[in-house]
Parts: sequence; C-alpha cells; structure tokens
Amino acid sequence: MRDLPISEDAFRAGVDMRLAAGDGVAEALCGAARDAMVPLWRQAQASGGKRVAYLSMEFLIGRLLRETLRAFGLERAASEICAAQGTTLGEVFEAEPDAALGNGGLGRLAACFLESMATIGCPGVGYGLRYEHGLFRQSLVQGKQVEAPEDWLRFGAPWELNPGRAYEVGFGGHVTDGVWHPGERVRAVAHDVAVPGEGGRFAVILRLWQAEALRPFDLGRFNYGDHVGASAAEASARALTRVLYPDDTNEAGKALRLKQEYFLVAASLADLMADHEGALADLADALAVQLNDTHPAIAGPELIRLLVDGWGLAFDEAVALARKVLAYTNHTLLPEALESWPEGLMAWLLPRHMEIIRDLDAALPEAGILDHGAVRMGNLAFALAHRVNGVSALHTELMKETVFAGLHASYPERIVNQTNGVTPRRWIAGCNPALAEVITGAIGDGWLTDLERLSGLEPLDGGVVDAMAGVKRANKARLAEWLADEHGVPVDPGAMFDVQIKRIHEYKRQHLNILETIALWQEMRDAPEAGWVPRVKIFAGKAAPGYHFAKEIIHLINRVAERVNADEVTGDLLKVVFVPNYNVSVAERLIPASDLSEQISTAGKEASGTGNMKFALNGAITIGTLDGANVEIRERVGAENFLLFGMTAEEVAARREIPGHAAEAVASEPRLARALETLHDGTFIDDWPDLFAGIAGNVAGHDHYLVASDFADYWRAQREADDWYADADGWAQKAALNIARSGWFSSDRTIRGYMRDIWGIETVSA
Ligand code: 26Q
Repeated sequence: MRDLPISEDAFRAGVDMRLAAGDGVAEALCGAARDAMVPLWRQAQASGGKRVAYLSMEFLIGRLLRETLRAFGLERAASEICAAQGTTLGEVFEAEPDAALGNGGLGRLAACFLESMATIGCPGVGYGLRYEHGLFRQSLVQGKQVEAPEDWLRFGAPWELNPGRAYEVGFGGHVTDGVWHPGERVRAVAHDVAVPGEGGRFAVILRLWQAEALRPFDLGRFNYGDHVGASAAEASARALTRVLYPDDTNEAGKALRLKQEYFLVAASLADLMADHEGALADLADALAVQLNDTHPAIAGPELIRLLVDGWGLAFDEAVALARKVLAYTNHTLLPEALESWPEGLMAWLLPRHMEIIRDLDAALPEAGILDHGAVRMGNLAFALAHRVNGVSALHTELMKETVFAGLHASYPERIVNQTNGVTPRRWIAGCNPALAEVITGAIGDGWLTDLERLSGLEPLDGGVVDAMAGVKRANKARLAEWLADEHGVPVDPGAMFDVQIKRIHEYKRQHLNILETIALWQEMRDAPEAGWVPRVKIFAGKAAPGYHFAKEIIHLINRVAERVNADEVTGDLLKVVFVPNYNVSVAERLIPASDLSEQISTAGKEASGTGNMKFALNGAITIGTLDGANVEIRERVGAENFLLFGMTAEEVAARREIPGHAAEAVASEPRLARALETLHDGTFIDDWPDLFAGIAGNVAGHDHYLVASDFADYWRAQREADDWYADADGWAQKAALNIARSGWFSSDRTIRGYMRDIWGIETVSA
C-alpha cells in the first residue's frame, strides 16, 4: 500500500463533519477532498527554484472529483461512504457540473498539462479567467443547435480555495510623460483550484481571476434615487469575466475580448512580480511564462511596461529580459484564426502598450508586428519569445514554411516542436478503469506515470488481446444502453461504433463523414442482403453560434439520423446518432466505447489533434488523413494498424489550384453525386427540399476543404474498415497494438519536452 497524503480515516472524518453540517454527499466529498489539498496548495505556492506560469484564456478542466479521489487513493473510502448514504459513487460523479472554461483542444491541452506538471513534479501555476458562464450548453430543437448559458457555479465552487490575492487592472485613459493614467480600473480577485498529481504528492495551482468593481455599490447614487445606476460599476466590471468567447477559430475580435485578454495578463504578471524575491536581473532564472496561443500575447508589452515604467529598466534591456522569460505556443495556421487587433482599438484601450508596440515595431522592422493599421499578435508574440513552438511535427514544419517563414529566416533557432499529449490518468484510468485493470494485469503497476511502458504489452499475449476486446464490448454495451435511455436511439452493440467528436468546423469535415454515411445508406438500401458490416455513426460537437455553415452541418446530421434510423430496410445495419452538448464528460463516455476514430481534417489544417491520441490509447483504430499528430500516431502504431486516406498537405495545396477540382471529383464519383442529390431533393426534409443546397453547392463548387476530392479515397478506406472489422480477431489485434504503441502520447512526455527545450526547469522530487 502506498503512502497516502491523507489517511482514509481523516477523509472519512472530513466527510462526516460536512454531512452533519448539512452538505449533500457530492458536496461533502468534494469539500473533504479539497481540504485534504490545503497542504499541497501551500507547498505549491511556496517559491523555491524556477517555475513556469502557463497563461491561457481557456482551461477545459471538466469534472474533478473522480480524478482527485483516484490521485489520493480514496475511491474505496468514497464508495463506502456513498453506499452508507444510499447512493453510488457513479451517481455522485454524474452530479458534478462539468467545468467547461474552454472551447476545445487548446483548453483541454492546458488542463492535461497542469495535471502532468503535478504528476511529474514540475513547479508551475496555471493562470486563467473565472468565467461565470463557460462554453454554452447545446441542445437540439428539431435537429438544430440551440445555445443556452452554461452554469457550472450553480452548486457553488466546492473546489476553490481563496488565496486572498487581488490586483487593480486599468484600461483606457491617457499617457503623459511616459506614465499611464488609466481611465477605468477594476479589481482582479484570485480563486484557486488545486490540481493534484497522481499519488497526491504535488499539486499545481490553477489561479482563476474574477473581475469585480473597486467600489461595488455607490451609496451616494442610491440615496440620490438612482437605484440601478448605484450598481452600474459592479455590473460593468463583472461583465469582463461573465462569459467565455464561444469561438474556436473564426470571427474578428471584439473590444471585450481584448479587455479579457489584458485583464488575465495584467493580473497574472502583477501576481508573479509580487512573488519575485531575487534581483530583477535574475527574473529569467526564477520564472518562465508560457503563452497558450496569442490570446495572452499582450503579456510581452505588459512585462516591458512593468520593467521600464515600474523598475526603470532601459527599453532594450526590458525587451531582452522579457524575451528570456516568455515563450509562445502556436495552435493554428488558419488565417482567419490568427489574432490581429486594430491599432485604434489597442491605442484606446491600452495607450501605453500601443506606444511600446510602436517602439518594438520600429526596433524590429523585420518582425512585421504592425500591418495596415493592425497589430498582428502572432508576430508580436514571436518577436518577444525566446522559443516558439508548434504542436505536432507537421504543424511545426508548416509554421516554418507559411505564417512564420519570414521570422523563421531571421531567427532560425526559435521555432521548436512539442507534439501534444494527453494525460493517461483521466483518459485511461479515469474513463476506462476496466482497460487500466487489464493493462496492470499484464505489465504490472507503474505504467500510468510512465506510459511508454505500454510497449511492454508486446509481444501481445492472446489472453490480453481478448481481455481488451472484452472490455471494449462491455463499454459498448453500456454506451448502447445510455444511447437508448438518454437519447432514444436503440443501437446494436455488436455494430462498429464509428465516432467523430470535436468542434464542428469545415476543416474538420464532419460533412465528408455525413456524405459518406448517406452514400452508405443508399448502397445498403440497394442491396440490404449484401453482407454489410453494421455501423453506428456517432457525432458530437458544438458550432460557434455565429458560424452558419457549421450549424447547417449539425442540422443535416440530425435530419439524416431521423430518416435513416426510421428506415426499416436498413434497420440495424446503420444508425446515426448526434449526442448533444459535447463536453469533457461526454468524451469520457464515448471514447472507451469507440471502435473507429474519425480524424479526417483536410491535410495541413489540424495543428495536432488530441482526441486522436485518446482514441488510440483506448483501442480505437483511426481512419484519418496525414494531418497534425495523425502522422506521428501512424508512424508509431504502424501503417497496417491505421486506416489512411486522402491527399497530403502538398497535394491539397496543388489540387486547390486546379480550376473546377470539385466538379471534376463529383463527376468522376457517382456515389458522391448521388449522395449530394439528396441535399436538395427532399430526402431528408420534404417540406423544404433544398434546405441543404448550400452544403451541396459548397462541396460541388468552391470546396476549399477538398471534401469532393477526398471522397473516393475516404469511401475506399471505410470499406477497408468494414473488411477489417469483419475479422473480429484481426481487429482486436490491431486495436491492442494501438494501445501498446501509443504510450509516447502522454502529456508527461510533452511537459518534459517543454521543461527541457523551453523552460529550463527541473522536476522537484517528493
Ligand atoms: C481568438 C480570438 C477571438 C476569440 C476567440 C479566439 C480563439 C479561441 C480559441 C481562437 C482559437 C481557439 C482555439 C484553438 C484550438 O483549440 N486549437 C486546437 O489546439 C489543439 C491543442 O494544440 C490542437 O490539437 C488542435 O489541432 C487545434 O485546432
């Protein structure tokens, strides 16, 4: 038995006390687990050697109770407590709100990183915003996405600790004699969540800032009769951290978003500088600051401002010091997602920062920071970082060739790769405990914190392969029950579960998948007795509220589901399910029950992907393009265990130059042409037959994402998937090899890479 940081007895006593005080079971378990973390939290705050601050507008942490109990080895005690209270631990887990303080991959990566840092003992802190409403709740009304505010704080905040830290943050105003006089000030109040590492020896603090008014209530104004205006300052300050921007890539920046970004940066840097004890010149020996994309890139000018205006450094010295501290991670090459802010807006909201940006632009003309009246945040972040990293090998190479080609030529040492990873604690042990048990049975303990030990599963023992296949069957049976009970779709648990779950976006090509589904349905109807492999097509994901095309794709998937699921000809051969309100908890339910992992983005567009890694680690076989980290997954699991299709990034670029590429592809692929017909002939919506003509027109017309050109090869790979699946033993073998060979995709490996190549930080030992 390992040493627990808290004894079961102490934990039980903590829970009892809370139950006696009237807490519910879930609250009592969370509260007692949180209290157990106080010593870890104190230790994490005590400064020692160098540490890293991970600045991110998003932390998609999801539920925390199950992960915390496992880290502390308290699951058994918690289960017994639940039984005594007439409930089950599973039910209590389900009652915890899913904290969705992020949009997708970038936010979930940040959460995996904090957990890995805590597990391996990397001293660090995460800084984010305490959004009152995280990513919107999605429901479906007649097949269409409807957004409602999400409310993760409805049960209070059982995980939070109050560090009693607050800072003033200014906006607007003017600069006189180099001194900034903000026109507006708000308070940033810290709320801490401790993220424990496996074994409970360390924790990393996630410090979330909430905006409040300096003077919440104006009694004078109230007494004067202005009852609403008396609270205006509070309402306006609170608006800052009210909602997460529900955007993954699209859409131009709004002033409130820039305010949010600066608010995060100003509060976090103030907090870090307050804790810095040594000489200023030693700052880079004590602190590394990692920028999660450009969203916190105003940290560069802010740090320079603090150093010049506050500490009296010369501009050049300040720039050099800031660059030693800062590093920047790029997560996208999509031009529409590259942040840029109008100079006028920047000058109005942050006049002193705009001066600094102009000085930087003059000092580093090759950086291209200012361009046609806009501040290009990627260029700014690059210019002020000592390292800039991409998130997969392919993405990093494309960064060098495209967005940052000029800057890379000037600073050839700066760009490095750190391929993403995921935490195996949540994404194997947490969500798939039966699989974890099989693995431990085969290779013993220790793999969960040293994931490359999964390679020890090879040479694969037939018993282990069977046991893994048995776990998959059981997970699928459980999912089938849930789909029937919660979503009214009965499915055959023996069918291949084919799953695409991620934000809805044209480049991710959910429309390629649904068009293939339609074509498959048509062929099944033509010859229902032809020995088809039964499929369940599962989709989930949210569309940005203003992204019309993505919303149409959701609508189409749901219309296809309605028609296909009611079809007696195809029956159990084909079912289509769109699971609403995709979030971390839904992913934890779907991934362990998946056979086929859809990673079908247009090559060159998906920076990395991390869902792809979770699926492989849970024994799903990938059908995918040579994009992002798919390339590295395929290299590791072996080409014979991966269903590759589609054009390469280079072929994509060349194909796009051919006039009429889509029309030509449609003409040469009758299956696609026939499937596209259904989008304007009323097959799926008889009272408005051409409702989906927009999607059809896009695919057959401009088709920027090459759906038409990749369709034929996708169809071929899908039929190969059928053939593989028909051989159950062969499939089980390939699935097991995916597990055994994916250990490299642990975020522990990624964090070690950042520590070595970027932060210059060593792990601390327990
Ligand atoms: C920017 C400006 C204004 C409002 C919103 C935004 C914004 C917000 C979020 C822009 C982008 C994002 C999120 C991007 C993201 O999640 N990228 C994903 O990052 C993952 C982790 O590296 C990768 O695996 C995915 O490939 C990448 O798409």
